Amino acid sequence: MMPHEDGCTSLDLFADTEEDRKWREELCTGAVVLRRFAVPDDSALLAALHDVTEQAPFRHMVTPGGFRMSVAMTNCGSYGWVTDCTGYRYDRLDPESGMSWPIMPVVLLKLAHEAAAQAGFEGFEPDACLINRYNPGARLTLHQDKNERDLNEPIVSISLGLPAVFLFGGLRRGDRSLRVLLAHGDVAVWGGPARLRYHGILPLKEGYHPLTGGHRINLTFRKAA
Ligand code: MD3
Ligand code: FE
Repeated sequence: MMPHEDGCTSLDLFADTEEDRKWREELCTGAVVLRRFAVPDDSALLAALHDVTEQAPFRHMVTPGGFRMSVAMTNCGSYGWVTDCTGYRYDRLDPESGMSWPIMPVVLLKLAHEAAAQAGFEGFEPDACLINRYNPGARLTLHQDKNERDLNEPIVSISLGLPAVFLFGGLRRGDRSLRVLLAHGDVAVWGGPARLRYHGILPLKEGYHPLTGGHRINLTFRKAA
């Protein structure tokens, strides 16, 4: 029961719903999932995302091997992750527009900073945020993230919209991987010994989420330079 301003007491129908329960899961040393950590800010995050994608629309990049990625991507911050037939890199400019990437919205930066601190990485100041959009069927094959200059810096990820099965492998491509469901509002921090583990996303299942409709969006905050 919630005491009300007028002195009356009323049932709070929205207390303790599945959506606002938060908990923490440690997958291994260095990898922590903060379940539902971003839920209270989800509308603000999506509004900020909308601002970014108006300036730098989602696009399907091409891998160095010549394949069009099923995941659509864009970036914000001082650096953006890009791939084309020449390779992967971080670039200050959006190759589509020739302009700088949109500024990282404060609401995104603040959430990434707080999540990193919760996982023991105080003072995380990302300069790049890669934004991935998955439509049904889109996937990310097992890979390592190692284009960043300082691999002692963690990566923070925020999942929004439809849930996805995340594959968390080992330090070698052939190592067995753990399957972890990443759902709306889940924030994960990947650092220390987890930083170079192989990981990927299984093909997204069809569905509907009230905030993102038919897709999943993932944001990864990095210190690129
Ligand atoms: C574990 N994105 O953009 S987020 C990527 O859901 C990427 O879109 C996935 O992998 C996605 O590179 C996974 C979770 C994640 C991100 C980075 C990691 C897990 C990680 C770096 C090292 C280890
Ligand atoms: Fe990755």
